[in-house]
Amino acid sequence: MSQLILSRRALIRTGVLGGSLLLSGCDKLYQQPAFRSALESGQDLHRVTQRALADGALAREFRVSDISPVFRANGSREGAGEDYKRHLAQGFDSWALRVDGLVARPLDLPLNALRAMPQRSQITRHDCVEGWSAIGQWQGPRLSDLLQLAGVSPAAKYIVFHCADIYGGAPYYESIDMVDAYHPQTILAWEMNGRPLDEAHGAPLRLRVERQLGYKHAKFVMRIEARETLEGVYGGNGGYWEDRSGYAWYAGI
Ligand SMILES: Nc1nc2c(c(=O)[nH]1)N[C@H]1C(S)=C(S)[C@@H](COP(=O)(O)O)O[C@H]1N2
Ligand SMILES: [Mo]
Repeated sequence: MSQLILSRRALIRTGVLGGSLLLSGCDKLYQQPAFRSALESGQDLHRVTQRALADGALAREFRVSDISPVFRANGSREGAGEDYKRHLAQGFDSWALRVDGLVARPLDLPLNALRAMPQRSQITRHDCVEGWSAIGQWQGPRLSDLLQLAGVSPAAKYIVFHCADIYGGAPYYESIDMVDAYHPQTILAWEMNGRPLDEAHGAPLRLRVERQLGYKHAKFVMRIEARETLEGVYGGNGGYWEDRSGYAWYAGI
């Protein structure tokens, strides 16, 4: 499977398949709302083409015996602010995830509600742009289920994740488009390797967006916001590192 994807990517790079996909009008893909919204959001052709081909492709999943004995914590290892510290001390008993923006029903979802939703568990490899990887097991509800619950608007083109930590003096945040938001392996994990997330790995909730690099996997997620544009959100480039270091907004692996 991954070989197939690699060879497809190689083809895209040469422009062969990228061109024919669009010229031949790939009807099935085009009918998919996620693909259409990706196109309509005016993103560059290369990314959209790559996304269309990868759409539906799953990141590789591993076995329990593959789980790394040590999974390094990177970036922020703690949440910031009195509210966060209080919730941490209380085991996030009265904490709730905020879901708002372009939704019909803004929600405040306590951890219990997130745990009571249908769960997905996956053992995947995390790849950090700094050059390390680790395999871990993640569990939580699908982002798509949360968005459905909130009644996300068809006008929404991005999902923004607001985090509780401050890194280098600024709040961390990230964003993804609807293709990744609806992907079956995109979950909000409250459990890691069979235990509730610890603080260093982003308690109480973090994003897993398995087909992208580590920095997209927002930890300490407090609020999920559906938006039509990333303009006006912090630096406007869709993520903490995207604003600072020019990291790619779409960090496909
Ligand atoms: N809120 C927040 N999320 C974050 C970061 C961060 O500093 N703050 N670092 C990112 C980076 S670069 C990586 S590699 C992973 C690290 O996740 P881990 O600490 O569980 O290894 O989290 C990502 N998500
Ligand atoms: Mo990273």
